[in-house]
Amino acid sequence: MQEAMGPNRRMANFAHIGLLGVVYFVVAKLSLLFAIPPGHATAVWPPSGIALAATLLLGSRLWPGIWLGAALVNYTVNSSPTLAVLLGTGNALEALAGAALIRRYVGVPRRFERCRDVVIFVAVAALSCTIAATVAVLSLAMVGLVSWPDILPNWWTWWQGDVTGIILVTPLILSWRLRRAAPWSRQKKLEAVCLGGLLLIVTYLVFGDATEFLSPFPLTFSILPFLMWAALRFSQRVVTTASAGVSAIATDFTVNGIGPFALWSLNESLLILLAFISTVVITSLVLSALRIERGQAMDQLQRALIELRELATTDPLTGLYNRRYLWEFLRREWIRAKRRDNTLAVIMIDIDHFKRINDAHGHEAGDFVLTAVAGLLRNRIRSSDIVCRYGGEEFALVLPEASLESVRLRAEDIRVAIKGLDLTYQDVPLGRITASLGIALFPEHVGDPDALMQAADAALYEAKGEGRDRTVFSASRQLSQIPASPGIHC
Ligand code: GH3
Ligand code: MG
Ligand code: MG
Repeated sequence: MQEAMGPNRRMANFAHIGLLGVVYFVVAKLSLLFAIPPGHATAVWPPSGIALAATLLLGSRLWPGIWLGAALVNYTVNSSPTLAVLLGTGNALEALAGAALIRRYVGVPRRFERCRDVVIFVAVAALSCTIAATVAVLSLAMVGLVSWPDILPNWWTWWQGDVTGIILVTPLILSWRLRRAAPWSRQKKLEAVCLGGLLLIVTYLVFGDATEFLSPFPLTFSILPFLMWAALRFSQRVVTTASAGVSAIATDFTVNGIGPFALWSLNESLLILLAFISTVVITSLVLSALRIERGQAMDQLQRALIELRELATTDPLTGLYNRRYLWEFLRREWIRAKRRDNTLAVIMIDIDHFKRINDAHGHEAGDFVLTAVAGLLRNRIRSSDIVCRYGGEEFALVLPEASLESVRLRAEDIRVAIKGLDLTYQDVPLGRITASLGIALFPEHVGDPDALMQAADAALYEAKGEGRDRTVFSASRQLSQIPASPGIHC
């Protein structure tokens, strides 16, 4: 159901309609300067592009503005109210149909980000312009302004003028409605000035008076490298502006009988001009869309790589690092510790009788305990340490630059904290859990990462053998360095 419009919105709507009507009228009057005798159709009809862009940006409710502007301008040309009304209707219908098709098949494009958007846009332009051309030529024929045998060439001229107007002007307006991503650096501004200057010179050389000297060499292809430059180095705004500039200059010279396209009859010239403008605009837009697509693909790839790396190094249940990362980190830290003459400690932690939790309360409750212990460990490490889920209900901490005494204190703190966990899963108390811990230290106990892990593992199993819920240092340590403490076994 359509929402009722408030008085302010209604005023704004009228203002938009009025403004669109005025803009359409003024641009149409200027476009008629390019009219082909006897003045019924023009080489390029930019008002069609304005009408479509306005309908896309501001909504279909603006159609009276298009209708009004088109009817008025036609009235000033033909001074027949009926004909003016008919031609205005054709132009309004063309914009409404074009906007509806683009909304349906492309979305509301503020820019043409995909190559397929560009192709669909061109197809929609070609299709929707048949409406205005058909309405116009039939109306002109009915009032006798166009003789029936001349219908086809007139239809063609009208259609191609509207298509060119849309292909040229709609992307230009849509791209200028976009906010500029970032201000240009001085170098970028200089590059833009170079591009603009060179493109102007080349376009004048190709289409302007100089063609006499260059004849018989058709040099129109030399425009393309500059458009590629614009598309690959600048935003779509620059691309649409560059192609609109080139097309405007080409049209001006061709309609005035100058340049490489002015060699045939007017209709043939217009056909070549349409082909040229379409090639210029479509090539630039497609290249620009390719660049945007490539940028988006690179971003996606980057994100996927980060995710993949995270997946490859993270345990999915607890979010802790996994065993693979532990080894990577341990080897790296071991090299660093060796080089700087530092210590490196490993604490292995295994939950006691974990199987009983699974058996008594189910696997999910077991997972819940693992996650709770992981959270506890995560809160007890320094930024230089890492905690990993080594596998099953085993965790490992790697602590660079840790003294024997500090490792002992931290291991004990962990053991006591795990014992203090009072976990309830789905309103069922899980009972007290305990853990056994094994510690090994480089270089006190062993000399390399593999031996360090093995030593910590051996210490852990010693703790299990001695009755669990205790911390054991690797057997190869120097006994005199360990102060006695309850829960610590040497
Ligand atoms: P101990 O005191 O000797 O360590 O006994 P325990 O029962 O903890 O050790 P055991 O190795 O016999 O059992 C470990 C159990 O952990 C077996 C396995 O089913 C369970 N387990 C391993 N991975 C997971 C997991 O991801 N989730 C759950 N819920 N259980 C797991
Ligand atoms: Mg266990
Ligand atoms: Mg185990």
